[in-house]
Amino acid sequence: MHTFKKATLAIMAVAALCSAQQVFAKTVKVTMTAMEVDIQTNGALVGGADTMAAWTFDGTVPGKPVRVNEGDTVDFTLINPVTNKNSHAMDFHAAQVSVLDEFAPVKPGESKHFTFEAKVPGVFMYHCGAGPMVQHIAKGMYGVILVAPKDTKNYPKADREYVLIQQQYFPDTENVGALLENTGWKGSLINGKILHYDPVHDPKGDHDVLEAKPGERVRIFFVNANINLPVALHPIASIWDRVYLNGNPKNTLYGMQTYNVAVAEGVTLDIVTPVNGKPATGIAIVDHAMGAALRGAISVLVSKPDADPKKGHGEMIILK
Ligand SMILES: [Cu+2]
Repeated sequence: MHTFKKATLAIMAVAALCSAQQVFAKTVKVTMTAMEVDIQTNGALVGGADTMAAWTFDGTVPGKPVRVNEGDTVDFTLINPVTNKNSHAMDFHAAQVSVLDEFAPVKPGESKHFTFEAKVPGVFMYHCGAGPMVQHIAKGMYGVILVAPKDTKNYPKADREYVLIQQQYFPDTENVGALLENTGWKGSLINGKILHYDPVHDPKGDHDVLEAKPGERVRIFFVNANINLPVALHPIASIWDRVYLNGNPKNTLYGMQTYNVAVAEGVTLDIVTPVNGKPATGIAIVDHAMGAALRGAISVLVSKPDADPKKGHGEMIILK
C-alpha cells in the first residue's frame, strides 16, 4: 500500500509538472503587414537624407519586437496588400522550418500563414527574405524576436531592458550593386534613425536617451542588421557585466570591453550602472568601428536617481 501511495504521488507530481509546462507554453498570434512607405531618418551627420523610401513591416523601421517564451508557438500571418508593388516574405531566425514553404515570397494581394515553435532561447533577427534580399533589408524590413529562456539560473533579473538594432543606411537602395559592394553607405541607423539616442553629437536632431537608476542592471538586446559589416559593440565608460551569446544564458561571457557582433547575430548584454553619488552618469554604447560610430552608431545611456520609470519596460524597451 505504501509503495502504491508513493507511485501515485509520483504520477501526480509528473502530471502537475506537465500541466505547468503546458501553461508556460502558449500560442502567440503575430500579424504583420508589408508596407512600402517613406519614413524619417533624423537627417544625417555624414550626408544622408531626412526621409528614406522604406519597405517595412507595419510601417516602422525596425519592425515591432516580438516577445515569446521558449517553447511557445508563434502563429504568424504576413499580409502583402494589393497596393504594394513588390513581393515580400518573412524569415524568422528563431524558426526551424522550410525556406521554400514558410519563408517563400508573398505576392501583392496575397497573405501567408505559418506556425513554428520557438525552441531555442535568444535574440533573433527577423527580416524579409524576398529577392533581392539585400534590398529588402536595406530598405528596412527587419526586426527582432526575443525568445525568453526557461532556465534562468544564470540569468539575473534585469531592472530595465532596451532593444537596439543597428543597420547601415544607404541613401540609394535602388543600386543593388552598391549594396553588395558596400559602397555608398552614409549612415548607421539605430532603431531606424541616425544618432537616434545621441543628443551630444547631433544636438539639432530629435533625440531621446536610454535611462536607468544607479545600481540597476540594464539589459541590451542587440541585433546587427547591417548589410555587410560586423559591429564592435563597446560601452564607453563602462564594461559589459555579462554578454549572453545569441541571447542564451548557456553561452555567457563576463567582464567584456567589446563584443564583436556578426551580421545577422543577436546578443544580450548587461551593464550594471555605477553607484557614485553623481547627479548623472553617462555611458555611450557605440560601434567602436569609427566609420560606423561617426555615421550614427552612438547611443547614450544616462544613469540618474530620477530616471523615467517607464523607460526600459513594456513598449518602452524600444524608444521611438
Ligand atoms: Cu520585402
